[in-house]
Amino acid sequence: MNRQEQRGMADIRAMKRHQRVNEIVARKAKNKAKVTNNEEGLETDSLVIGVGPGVCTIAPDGGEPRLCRTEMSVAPGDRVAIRFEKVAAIAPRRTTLSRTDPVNVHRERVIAANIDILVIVAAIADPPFRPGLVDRYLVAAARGGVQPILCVTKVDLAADTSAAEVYREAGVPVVRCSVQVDEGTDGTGIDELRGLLAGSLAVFAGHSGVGKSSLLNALAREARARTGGVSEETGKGTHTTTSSWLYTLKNGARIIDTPGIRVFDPGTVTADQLSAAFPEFAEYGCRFRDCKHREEPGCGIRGAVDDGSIPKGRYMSYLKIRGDF
Ligand SMILES: Nc1nc2c(ncn2[C@@H]2O[C@H](COP(=O)(O)OP(=O)(O)O)[C@@H](O)[C@H]2O)c(=O)[nH]1
Ligand SMILES: [Mg+2]
Ligand SMILES: [Zn+2]
Repeated sequence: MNRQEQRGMADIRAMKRHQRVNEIVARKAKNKAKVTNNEEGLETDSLVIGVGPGVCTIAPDGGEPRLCRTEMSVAPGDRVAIRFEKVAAIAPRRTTLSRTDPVNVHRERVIAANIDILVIVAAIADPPFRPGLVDRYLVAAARGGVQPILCVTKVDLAADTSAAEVYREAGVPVVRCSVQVDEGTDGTGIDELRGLLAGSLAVFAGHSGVGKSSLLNALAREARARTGGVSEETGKGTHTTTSSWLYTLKNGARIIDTPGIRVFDPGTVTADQLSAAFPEFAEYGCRFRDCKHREEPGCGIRGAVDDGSIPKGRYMSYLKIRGDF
Protein backbone atom coordinates (compact mmCIF):
# COMPACT_ATOMS: atom_id res chain seq x y z
CA MET A 1 0.00 0.00 0.00
CA ASN A 2 1.59 3.23 -1.10
CA ARG A 3 1.29 6.52 0.65
CA GLN A 4 -1.63 7.68 -1.44
CA GLU A 5 -3.58 4.46 -0.77
CA GLN A 6 -2.82 4.72 2.93
CA ARG A 7 -4.20 8.21 2.93
CA GLY A 8 -7.26 6.99 1.05
CA MET A 9 -7.89 4.25 3.66
CA ALA A 10 -7.54 6.81 6.42
CA ASP A 11 -10.03 9.01 4.66
CA ILE A 12 -12.50 6.13 4.37
CA ARG A 13 -12.08 5.28 8.07
CA ALA A 14 -12.60 8.91 8.93
CA MET A 15 -15.67 8.99 6.76
CA LYS A 16 -17.07 5.88 8.44
CA ARG A 17 -16.36 7.31 11.88
CA HIS A 18 -18.14 10.40 10.79
CA GLN A 19 -21.03 8.32 9.55
CA ARG A 20 -21.21 6.40 12.83
CA VAL A 21 -21.19 9.62 14.82
CA ASN A 22 -23.96 10.95 12.62
CA GLU A 23 -25.96 7.79 13.14
CA ILE A 24 -25.57 8.01 16.91
CA VAL A 25 -26.61 11.65 16.88
CA ALA A 26 -29.62 10.81 14.72
CA ARG A 27 -30.60 7.91 17.02
CA LYS A 28 -30.35 10.15 20.10
CA ALA A 29 -32.46 12.79 18.42
CA LYS A 30 -35.03 10.10 17.60
CA ASN A 31 -35.10 8.95 21.23
CA LYS A 32 -35.53 12.51 22.28
CA ALA A 33 -38.44 12.88 19.88
CA LYS A 34 -39.91 9.73 21.41
CA VAL A 35 -39.74 11.35 24.86
CA THR A 36 -41.53 14.37 23.44
CA ASN A 37 -44.17 12.03 22.02
CA ASN A 38 -44.59 10.49 25.46
CA GLU A 39 -45.52 14.00 26.60
CA GLU A 40 -48.21 14.50 24.03
CA GLY A 41 -50.63 15.09 26.92
CA LEU A 42 -48.83 18.40 27.48
CA GLU A 43 -50.65 21.59 26.56
CA THR A 44 -49.05 24.93 27.21
CA ASP A 45 -50.47 28.38 27.85
CA SER A 46 -54.06 27.97 28.93
CA LEU A 47 -55.83 30.75 30.78
CA VAL A 48 -57.47 29.95 34.12
CA ILE A 49 -60.98 31.43 34.13
CA GLY A 50 -62.44 29.81 37.23
CA VAL A 51 -61.29 27.95 40.33
CA GLY A 52 -62.83 25.45 42.71
CA PRO A 53 -61.55 22.97 45.31
CA GLY A 54 -59.03 20.73 43.50
CA VAL A 55 -60.21 21.87 40.07
CA CYS A 56 -60.08 24.85 37.75
CA THR A 57 -61.71 25.86 34.48
CA ILE A 58 -59.24 26.63 31.74
CA ALA A 59 -59.65 28.28 28.35
CA PRO A 60 -56.91 27.09 25.98
CA ASP A 61 -55.95 29.69 23.37
CA GLY A 62 -58.81 29.63 20.92
CA GLY A 63 -60.34 26.51 22.48
CA GLU A 64 -63.45 25.65 24.44
CA PRO A 65 -63.31 26.10 28.24
CA ARG A 66 -63.07 22.87 30.21
CA LEU A 67 -62.51 21.60 33.72
CA CYS A 68 -59.06 20.36 34.84
CA ARG A 69 -57.70 18.94 38.05
CA THR A 70 -55.11 20.86 40.04
CA GLU A 71 -53.00 20.21 43.10
CA MET A 72 -51.38 23.61 42.79
CA SER A 73 -53.06 26.73 44.07
CA VAL A 74 -54.15 28.60 40.94
CA ALA A 75 -56.07 31.85 40.52
CA PRO A 76 -58.17 33.32 37.70
CA GLY A 77 -55.84 35.04 35.25
CA ASP A 78 -53.08 32.46 35.73
CA ARG A 79 -51.40 31.02 32.64
CA VAL A 80 -50.87 27.31 33.11
CA ALA A 81 -49.48 24.24 31.35
CA ILE A 82 -51.76 21.22 31.41
CA ARG A 83 -50.60 17.61 31.30
CA PHE A 84 -53.21 14.85 31.08
CA GLU A 85 -56.01 17.19 32.20
CA LYS A 86 -54.12 18.34 35.28
CA VAL A 87 -52.24 21.59 35.96
CA ALA A 88 -48.52 20.81 35.53
CA ALA A 89 -47.03 24.30 35.89
CA ILE A 90 -48.03 27.90 36.52
CA ALA A 91 -46.31 30.66 34.50
CA PRO A 92 -44.59 33.34 36.61
CA ARG A 93 -47.19 35.94 37.60
CA ARG A 94 -46.72 39.44 36.22
CA THR A 95 -48.97 40.99 38.88
CA THR A 96 -51.23 39.69 41.64
CA LEU A 97 -54.05 40.67 43.93
CA SER A 98 -53.45 38.73 47.11
CA ARG A 99 -54.38 38.75 50.75
CA THR A 100 -53.34 37.05 53.92
CA ASP A 101 -55.22 33.83 54.62
CA PRO A 102 -57.51 34.66 57.58
CA VAL A 103 -56.98 31.15 59.00
CA ASN A 104 -53.23 30.86 58.46
CA VAL A 105 -51.61 34.32 58.60
CA HIS A 106 -48.34 32.96 57.21
CA ARG A 107 -50.06 32.00 54.00
CA GLU A 108 -50.72 34.33 51.12
CA ARG A 109 -53.77 33.70 48.97
CA VAL A 110 -53.71 34.91 45.39
CA ILE A 111 -57.18 36.17 44.43
CA ALA A 112 -56.31 37.05 40.83
CA ALA A 113 -53.18 36.88 38.68
CA ASN A 114 -51.70 38.89 35.79
CA ILE A 115 -54.30 41.65 36.14
CA ASP A 116 -53.74 45.14 34.78
CA ILE A 117 -56.39 46.92 36.83
CA LEU A 118 -57.85 46.46 40.31
CA VAL A 119 -61.37 47.88 40.35
CA ILE A 120 -62.14 48.64 43.99
CA VAL A 121 -65.92 48.52 44.10
CA ALA A 122 -67.46 50.43 47.02
CA ALA A 123 -71.08 51.50 47.42
CA ILE A 124 -71.74 55.08 48.52
CA ALA A 125 -74.60 53.66 50.62
CA ASP A 126 -76.20 50.30 51.44
CA PRO A 127 -73.73 49.02 52.60
CA PRO A 128 -72.10 52.23 53.88
CA PHE A 129 -68.87 53.50 52.31
CA ARG A 130 -65.84 52.09 54.16
CA PRO A 131 -62.67 54.10 53.42
CA GLY A 132 -60.53 51.75 55.55
CA LEU A 133 -61.23 48.89 53.17
CA VAL A 134 -60.49 51.07 50.13
CA ASP A 135 -57.12 51.98 51.71
CA ARG A 136 -56.26 48.33 52.26
CA TYR A 137 -57.10 47.53 48.65
CA LEU A 138 -54.87 50.42 47.52
CA VAL A 139 -52.03 48.88 49.51
CA ALA A 140 -52.74 45.51 47.91
CA ALA A 141 -52.61 47.18 44.46
CA ALA A 142 -49.24 48.79 45.25
CA ARG A 143 -47.98 45.47 46.55
CA GLY A 144 -49.15 43.47 43.55
CA GLY A 145 -48.03 46.00 40.92
CA VAL A 146 -51.59 46.73 39.77
CA GLN A 147 -53.22 50.03 38.72
CA PRO A 148 -56.19 50.75 41.01
CA ILE A 149 -59.51 52.37 40.05
CA LEU A 150 -62.17 53.28 42.60
CA CYS A 151 -65.65 52.54 41.37
CA VAL A 152 -68.28 54.16 43.58
CA THR A 153 -71.55 52.32 43.08
CA LYS A 154 -75.21 53.05 43.88
CA VAL A 155 -74.75 56.80 43.35
CA ASP A 156 -78.53 56.87 42.77
CA LEU A 157 -78.91 56.35 46.54
CA ALA A 158 -76.86 59.35 47.75
CA ALA A 159 -76.24 62.78 46.27
CA ASP A 160 -73.07 63.41 48.29
CA THR A 161 -70.19 61.22 47.09
CA SER A 162 -67.40 63.38 48.55
CA ALA A 163 -66.23 60.57 50.87
CA ALA A 164 -65.14 58.72 47.75
CA GLU A 165 -64.08 61.73 45.67
CA VAL A 166 -61.18 62.43 48.06
CA TYR A 167 -59.38 59.50 46.46
CA ARG A 168 -58.80 61.63 43.37
CA GLU A 169 -56.30 63.54 45.55
CA ALA A 170 -54.46 60.26 46.01
CA GLY A 171 -54.16 59.95 42.23
CA VAL A 172 -56.74 57.19 41.99
CA PRO A 173 -59.19 57.41 39.06
CA VAL A 174 -62.71 57.58 40.54
CA VAL A 175 -65.76 56.52 38.54
CA ARG A 176 -69.26 57.20 39.85
CA CYS A 177 -71.63 54.42 38.84
CA SER A 178 -75.19 53.28 39.11
CA VAL A 179 -76.78 50.39 37.30
CA GLN A 180 -80.15 52.10 37.48
CA VAL A 181 -80.88 52.67 33.81
CA ASP A 182 -81.65 56.16 32.56
CA GLU A 183 -83.03 56.43 29.07
CA GLY A 184 -80.50 55.61 26.37
CA THR A 185 -77.76 54.51 28.75
CA ASP A 186 -76.66 51.30 30.44
CA GLY A 187 -76.57 53.25 33.73
CA THR A 188 -74.49 56.10 35.18
CA GLY A 189 -70.75 55.77 34.53
CA ILE A 190 -71.04 52.39 32.81
CA ASP A 191 -69.71 53.65 29.46
CA GLU A 192 -66.85 55.42 31.23
CA LEU A 193 -65.89 52.29 33.17
CA ARG A 194 -66.17 50.14 30.05
CA GLY A 195 -63.80 52.53 28.29
CA LEU A 196 -61.27 52.42 31.12
CA LEU A 197 -61.25 48.63 31.09
CA ALA A 198 -61.08 48.13 27.30
CA GLY A 199 -58.38 45.66 26.34
CA SER A 200 -57.31 45.07 29.96
CA LEU A 201 -57.59 42.24 32.44
CA ALA A 202 -59.31 43.64 35.54
CA VAL A 203 -60.51 42.24 38.84
CA PHE A 204 -63.57 43.48 40.73
CA ALA A 205 -63.00 43.47 44.47
CA GLY A 206 -65.01 44.83 47.35
CA HIS A 207 -67.41 43.99 50.13
CA SER A 208 -70.31 41.69 49.43
CA GLY A 209 -73.45 43.51 48.31
CA VAL A 210 -71.73 46.61 46.91
CA GLY A 211 -72.90 45.75 43.40
CA LYS A 212 -69.95 44.02 41.70
CA SER A 213 -72.00 41.45 39.83
CA SER A 214 -74.66 44.04 38.90
CA LEU A 215 -71.90 46.21 37.49
CA LEU A 216 -70.59 43.34 35.44
CA ASN A 217 -74.05 42.66 34.05
CA ALA A 218 -74.44 46.33 33.12
CA LEU A 219 -71.04 46.34 31.39
CA ALA A 220 -71.90 43.15 29.54
CA ARG A 221 -75.25 44.46 28.32
CA GLU A 222 -73.61 45.48 25.03
CA ALA A 223 -72.14 42.00 24.70
CA ARG A 224 -74.88 39.73 25.92
CA ALA A 225 -74.56 37.42 22.91
CA ARG A 226 -70.83 37.10 23.40
CA THR A 227 -70.72 36.64 27.16
CA GLY A 228 -73.71 34.33 27.08
CA GLY A 229 -74.22 33.12 30.59
CA VAL A 230 -73.12 36.27 32.38
CA SER A 231 -76.53 37.31 33.56
CA GLU A 232 -77.51 33.79 34.58
CA GLU A 233 -74.18 33.24 36.30
CA THR A 234 -74.13 36.49 38.22
CA GLY A 235 -77.87 36.94 38.45
CA LYS A 236 -78.06 40.66 39.20
CA GLY A 237 -78.20 40.30 42.96
CA THR A 238 -80.52 37.33 43.05
CA HIS A 239 -77.60 34.93 42.84
CA THR A 240 -74.69 35.49 45.18
CA THR A 241 -71.23 35.04 43.69
CA THR A 242 -69.57 32.12 45.47
CA SER A 243 -66.36 31.78 43.47
CA SER A 244 -64.32 33.94 41.14
CA TRP A 245 -64.93 33.83 37.41
CA LEU A 246 -63.30 35.54 34.43
CA TYR A 247 -65.67 37.10 31.87
CA THR A 248 -64.81 38.57 28.47
CA LEU A 249 -66.56 41.67 27.09
CA LYS A 250 -66.93 42.64 23.45
CA ASN A 251 -64.36 45.45 23.70
CA GLY A 252 -61.66 43.00 24.79
CA ALA A 253 -61.99 43.82 28.49
CA ARG A 254 -61.66 40.73 30.64
CA ILE A 255 -63.09 40.97 34.13
CA ILE A 256 -62.69 38.69 37.11
CA ASP A 257 -65.71 38.88 39.42
CA THR A 258 -64.89 37.84 42.98
CA PRO A 259 -67.13 36.85 45.88
CA GLY A 260 -67.37 39.39 48.70
CA ILE A 261 -64.50 39.21 51.12
CA ARG A 262 -65.47 39.91 54.71
CA VAL A 263 -61.94 40.49 55.98
CA PHE A 264 -59.30 41.83 53.67
CA ASP A 265 -55.75 41.97 54.95
CA PRO A 266 -53.22 42.85 52.24
CA GLY A 267 -50.35 41.40 54.31
CA THR A 268 -47.04 42.99 55.22
CA VAL A 269 -45.94 45.96 53.15
CA THR A 270 -42.70 47.78 52.56
CA ALA A 271 -42.23 51.53 53.09
CA ASP A 272 -42.21 52.00 49.28
CA GLN A 273 -45.49 50.14 48.82
CA LEU A 274 -47.04 52.18 51.61
CA SER A 275 -45.87 55.43 49.97
CA ALA A 276 -47.32 54.26 46.66
CA ALA A 277 -50.70 53.67 48.30
CA PHE A 278 -50.66 57.08 50.05
CA PRO A 279 -48.96 59.24 47.38
CA GLU A 280 -50.59 62.52 48.47
CA PHE A 281 -48.72 62.31 51.80
CA ALA A 282 -45.48 63.07 49.94
CA GLU A 283 -46.64 66.67 49.37
CA TYR A 284 -46.20 67.48 53.03
CA GLY A 285 -42.72 67.82 54.48
CA CYS A 286 -41.80 66.84 58.03
CA ARG A 287 -39.04 68.23 60.22
CA PHE A 288 -37.42 64.83 60.61
CA ARG A 289 -36.50 62.71 57.59
CA ASP A 290 -37.45 59.49 59.38
CA CYS A 291 -40.70 60.95 60.74
CA LYS A 292 -43.23 58.22 61.56
CA HIS A 293 -46.01 60.82 61.51
CA ARG A 294 -47.11 59.97 65.05
CA GLU A 295 -45.87 62.10 67.93
CA GLU A 296 -42.94 63.85 66.24
CA PRO A 297 -42.85 67.67 66.40
CA GLY A 298 -43.08 69.46 63.05
CA CYS A 299 -44.91 66.59 61.31
CA GLY A 300 -46.34 67.92 58.05
CA ILE A 301 -48.73 64.98 57.66
CA ARG A 302 -50.37 65.60 61.05
CA GLY A 303 -50.52 69.30 60.17
CA ALA A 304 -52.35 68.40 56.95
CA VAL A 305 -54.77 66.20 58.89
CA ASP A 306 -55.40 69.05 61.38
CA ASP A 307 -56.20 71.59 58.65
CA GLY A 308 -58.37 69.07 56.78
CA SER A 309 -56.12 68.61 53.72
CA ILE A 310 -55.77 64.89 54.49
CA PRO A 311 -58.94 63.10 55.64
CA LYS A 312 -58.60 61.86 59.22
CA GLY A 313 -59.79 58.39 58.25
CA ARG A 314 -57.10 58.02 55.63
CA TYR A 315 -54.44 59.05 58.17
CA MET A 316 -55.78 56.48 60.65
CA SER A 317 -55.67 53.81 57.91
CA TYR A 318 -52.08 54.75 57.22
CA LEU A 319 -51.03 54.31 60.85
CA LYS A 320 -52.90 51.02 61.12
CA ILE A 321 -51.38 49.52 57.97
CA ARG A 322 -47.94 50.89 58.78
CA GLY A 323 -47.95 49.16 62.15
CA ASP A 324 -44.72 49.37 64.11
CA PHE A 325 -42.12 50.26 61.49
N1 LIG B 1 -79.90 51.26 44.13
C1 LIG B 1 -78.97 50.50 43.56
N2 LIG B 1 -78.87 49.19 43.92
C2 LIG B 1 -77.91 48.44 43.36
C3 LIG B 1 -77.00 48.98 42.41
N3 LIG B 1 -76.14 48.01 42.05
C4 LIG B 1 -76.52 46.90 42.73
N4 LIG B 1 -77.58 47.16 43.53
C5 LIG B 1 -78.25 46.18 44.42
O1 LIG B 1 -77.34 45.77 45.44
C6 LIG B 1 -77.50 44.40 45.76
C7 LIG B 1 -76.20 43.62 45.66
O2 LIG B 1 -75.77 43.59 44.32
P1 LIG B 1 -74.69 42.53 43.75
O3 LIG B 1 -74.40 42.92 42.37
O4 LIG B 1 -75.14 41.13 43.99
O5 LIG B 1 -73.45 42.83 44.71
P2 LIG B 1 -72.08 42.00 44.87
O6 LIG B 1 -72.23 41.13 46.07
O7 LIG B 1 -71.03 43.04 45.10
O8 LIG B 1 -71.85 41.23 43.61
C8 LIG B 1 -78.59 43.88 44.81
O9 LIG B 1 -79.81 43.87 45.52
C9 LIG B 1 -78.61 44.90 43.70
O10 LIG B 1 -79.87 45.01 43.09
C10 LIG B 1 -77.14 50.39 42.05
O11 LIG B 1 -76.40 50.95 41.24
N5 LIG B 1 -78.13 51.07 42.66
MG1 LIG C 1 -71.39 39.16 43.35
ZN1 LIG D 1 -44.39 63.33 59.78
